[in-house]
Amino acid sequence: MSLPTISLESLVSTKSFDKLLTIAKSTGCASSSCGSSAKPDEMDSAVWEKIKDHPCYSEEAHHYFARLHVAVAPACNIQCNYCNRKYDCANESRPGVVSEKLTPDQARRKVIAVANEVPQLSVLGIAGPGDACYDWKKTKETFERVASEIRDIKLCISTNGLALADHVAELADMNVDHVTITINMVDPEIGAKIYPWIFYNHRRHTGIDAARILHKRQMLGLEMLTARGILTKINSVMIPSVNDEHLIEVNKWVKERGAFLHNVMPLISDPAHGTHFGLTGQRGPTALELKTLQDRLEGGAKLMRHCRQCRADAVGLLGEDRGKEFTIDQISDDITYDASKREAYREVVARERGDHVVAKSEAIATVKAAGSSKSLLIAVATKGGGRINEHFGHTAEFQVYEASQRGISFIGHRKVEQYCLGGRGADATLDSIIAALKGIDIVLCAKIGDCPKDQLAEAGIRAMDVYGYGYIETAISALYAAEFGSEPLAATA
Ligand code: CLF
Ligand code: SF4
Repeated sequence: MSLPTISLESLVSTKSFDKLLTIAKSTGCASSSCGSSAKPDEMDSAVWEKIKDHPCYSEEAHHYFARLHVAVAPACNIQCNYCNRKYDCANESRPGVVSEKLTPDQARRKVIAVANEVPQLSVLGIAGPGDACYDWKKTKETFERVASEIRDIKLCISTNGLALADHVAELADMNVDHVTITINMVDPEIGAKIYPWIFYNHRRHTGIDAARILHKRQMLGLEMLTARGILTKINSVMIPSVNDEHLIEVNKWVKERGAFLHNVMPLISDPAHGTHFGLTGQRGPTALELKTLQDRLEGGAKLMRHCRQCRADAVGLLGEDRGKEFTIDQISDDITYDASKREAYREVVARERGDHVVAKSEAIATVKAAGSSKSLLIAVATKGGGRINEHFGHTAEFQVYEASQRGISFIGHRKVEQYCLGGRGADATLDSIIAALKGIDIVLCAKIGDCPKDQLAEAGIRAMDVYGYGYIETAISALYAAEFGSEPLAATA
């Protein structure tokens, strides 16, 4: 008997959750069993439990789960040359940028409002807009208020590390399993080029003295977290000619001290942002420079490559920002939590993920079996769920995969202007999309018209929609096998 079909898309948009939940449960696929089938063989079960629903700590989970940042921590105890928190633009996506700062109670209401409407929500993060550990009282109060009402939400925090060691015991008491520390250097001479000052022990420190203190405190915080079994992710901002080569050393240091992930992010630098680096013309790395460094770091601390450099008030799947739907003026004072959407979604996702993992491992085996030394770069239009399910013209971000003898890997994303607005495509926009897709061999999407398809072909990029709505890796393996000699797989998931 075939199982009832429920798409993740219908679940996310539908109102009839009770019905969907009943159908999902009738498939006999409990989340505990299917969720565990997605666990990588080499991973410890306790670690998998912590990361399996976290969109940043698991690349696989980011296709299904969403985070919400609440901007409750505006104060900061250091100055980074790439930061200016006074600059605010609702369309800007980068760390430190927010449209609305919240009190802990406003944050509690916002989390409930999002949890009631965004079924993918699994993580509450505090990532500023200042430093969550320095502005500790508000961070702690927010976590406590939310955790008392939404018991299964994961708590996540991002910090520069200077005040971290003072709060590790409290983080452990609150069951915070995920802590990000931004570590851009382990050599204070390089640190002095990134941090003009820090505020520590009631006074301001500058230059190498400041960088030395920050470095020691970051290492201490990391070691304390590792000792308590709290998973740490290290964010490093790649700044060409300042710390790019040095990040290889950073990767070694954090690996030795137990970091779970290392996330190397490109410097975002623009004079309009008013940052020191922006105003002095310090450039960020190109996509190729970033990838080259990430490739050199393979084999060290495990890399995160799917970061979207979120705003401090981001809402939704990574790469998506639904913040405008949940401004505090739209949320009632006496809102109460309704778990039904999140529960229904999790039931369906558990089954879908099990299927996806099987399809993915078959696809990777096919690519490896081709035995070719060639590689393909593929840009995918997706709305989530691990499927090719977005139209070319509606895509604001392509996910990029590499197929090679090592298998199929997610290697990053390319942001683009949306081609199709108001039902029409714009030629100038298409030119910028083609520029953003430089180096890509193939574009996979759910639908594409002849005009953009032909212009992409002229630029040497093949675009196709024949694999629409199938699993991403299945389509890639079919293309790779067809291209490099083995038998192609069927084009369906
Ligand atoms: Fe937020 Fe950061 Fe937690 Fe994720 S973001 S506090 S770990 S829930 Fe994620 Fe955004 Fe990258 Fe951060 S994609 S910027 S890594
Ligand atoms: Fe800005 Fe964060 Fe640096 Fe503070 S630690 S200056 S908030 S980037």
